[in-house]
Amino acid sequence: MTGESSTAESENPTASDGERVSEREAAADEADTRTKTSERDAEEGVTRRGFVRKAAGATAAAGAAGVVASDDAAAQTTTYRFGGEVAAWNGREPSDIADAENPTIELQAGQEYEFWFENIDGEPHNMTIQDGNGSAVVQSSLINSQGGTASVTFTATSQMSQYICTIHPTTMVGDLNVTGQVEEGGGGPSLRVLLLASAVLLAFVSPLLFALFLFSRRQGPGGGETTAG
Ligand SMILES: [Cu+2]
Repeated sequence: MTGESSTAESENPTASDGERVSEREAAADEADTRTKTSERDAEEGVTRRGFVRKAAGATAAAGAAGVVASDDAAAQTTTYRFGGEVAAWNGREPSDIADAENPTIELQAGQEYEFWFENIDGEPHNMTIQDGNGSAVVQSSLINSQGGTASVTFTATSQMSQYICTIHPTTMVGDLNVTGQVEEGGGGPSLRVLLLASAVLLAFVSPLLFALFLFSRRQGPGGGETTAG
């Protein structure tokens, strides 16, 4: 019964859980797809929403900068570690969550995170990232044995709202507070970013244009046609 490795790594969960491994892989694949999709959506958002034609070049540049920034952020993975027991998720690392029960975790959208846990009490637990509707976005394998570990790795999006053990959803649940650049398709927030970028750009460009206009008027006769006379 207890035969199998209790200290299995995330890659190698307890052997009894063949199904769950494939479940987990499916979840991982899904998460992967989701990530790629949202990246693509973000790019499409940038190219499609060049609604301010005058500032098209500028908005494109601003959008590109945003994408680059999020790529940078995704390059490093931040790991959170928990002890899992029926009573709660016990924070371990980093130090600011040490010994906290179901601590609220601050995440940056677009950044990659790993949520790792060790089974403390031998009851079955999993680590699930769920959205505001209670749907799983990413889910680890189920760890049944004390000392067993598993983790999920994901790129944070604003849709993520909680980390939870779906076996003990009333006690093992903590909030995710996702801030920063939003990557999920939609376009609502990215539209806001583009608007802001356009406004800033126009603020810079319009005085210049005005100055040019004044300047060309002053030069008058040499330059353009004379309108009056
Ligand atoms: Cu649990």
